[in-house]
Amino acid sequence: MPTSEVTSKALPADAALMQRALELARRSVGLAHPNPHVGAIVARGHQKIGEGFHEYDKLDHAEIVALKQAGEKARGATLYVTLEPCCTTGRTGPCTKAIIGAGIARVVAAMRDPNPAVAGRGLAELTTAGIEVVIREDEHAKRLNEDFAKWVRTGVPFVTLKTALTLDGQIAACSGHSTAIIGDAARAAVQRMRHAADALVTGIGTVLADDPLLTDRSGELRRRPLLRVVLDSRLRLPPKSKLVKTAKSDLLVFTTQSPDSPKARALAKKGIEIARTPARRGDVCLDTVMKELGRRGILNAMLEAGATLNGAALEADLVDKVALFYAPRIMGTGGVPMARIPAAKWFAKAPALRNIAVHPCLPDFVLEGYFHDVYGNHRSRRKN
Ligand code: AOF
Ligand code: ZN
Repeated sequence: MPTSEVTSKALPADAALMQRALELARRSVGLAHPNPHVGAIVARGHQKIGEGFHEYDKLDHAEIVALKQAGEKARGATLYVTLEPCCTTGRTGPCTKAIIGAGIARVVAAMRDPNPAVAGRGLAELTTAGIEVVIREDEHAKRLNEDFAKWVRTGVPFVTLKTALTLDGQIAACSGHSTAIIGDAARAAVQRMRHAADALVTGIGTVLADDPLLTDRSGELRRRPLLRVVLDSRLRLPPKSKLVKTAKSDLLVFTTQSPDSPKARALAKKGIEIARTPARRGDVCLDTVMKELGRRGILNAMLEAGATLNGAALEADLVDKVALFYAPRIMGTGGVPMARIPAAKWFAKAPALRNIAVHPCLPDFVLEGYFHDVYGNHRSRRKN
């Protein structure tokens, strides 16, 4: 995606150095949660004199790592940072003070901080101190922190619906049986998505049909365990399922049943956490699930479910983004659709995806698109 400049004060070194800062920011995927991914560089012209990224909470922010490396040489230099510097005291002190104290002359930032506690105040503080501030809006930087933006502004996770399907939109040949649809490259891409997620959410139907593990097998380092979440209104989760057998305080089951029920107690004994939600048409309440995940600091939840839960999540307008991995094959009639929603009721008002991108994942391809703009003043279709 192209980088758009909203200022005339660009210098020749800006593009390449911001690109490098973004590469640094990406190193914290799987680590920084619940903080954003941020990279920073201190430079004079094209010459880098300090660089770094924010690893995770309580450690130095990216700007501080880069400033410490630059030392006295930071005086009069430019700071490139992928997110507006903070002006607040949270788990660490305000970066704006450190930047002003170090004598930085110019700050180039790739995006404003969506955190309402900062939201432009960091940049304003720098300008007031006489520092030249340039906003170089970068779509890649915004995408890297779209989950943080949603969570910090709303308290609920950014939800990506991921599924693998045939060209005619089917996820399995018949219900109750999983079908291998996508190839190795697409599977590896799914693992990278799992690595960037904080929770994977599935429904009991998928557990009964596929017996999935729902783990991060990217091979990359992650700081916190990936939370595995099952929506199971009647607690049908089999004790012999792979999920139950591998549970290590990382399995959370939402149900409408009482935590005192024999099934709930049997699962709890195996170290599985059971959370009750009100019943919505007999199913778990998806709004309650999302609020609870947000409360637990889940920024990024990936829905890896079947037709029923996909349909319910779309209908409830909970999906921010989709990642549809298409195999270039046609299944034919009688398969399982990606979302079970009565078309006659739904299609006329079904929202269109925006900002669509299609990438090859040979022999397959992935289509990504958004239902919500987590940075804009997008209004949900729901009235709440
Ligand atoms: C980061 N890393 O490099 C920048 C952040 O609790 P604190 O002190 O770590 O502050 C977290 C907030 O700081 C975060 O919500 C974001 O708004 C801002 N900027 N955060 O974790 C960084 N620059
Ligand atoms: Zn900071």
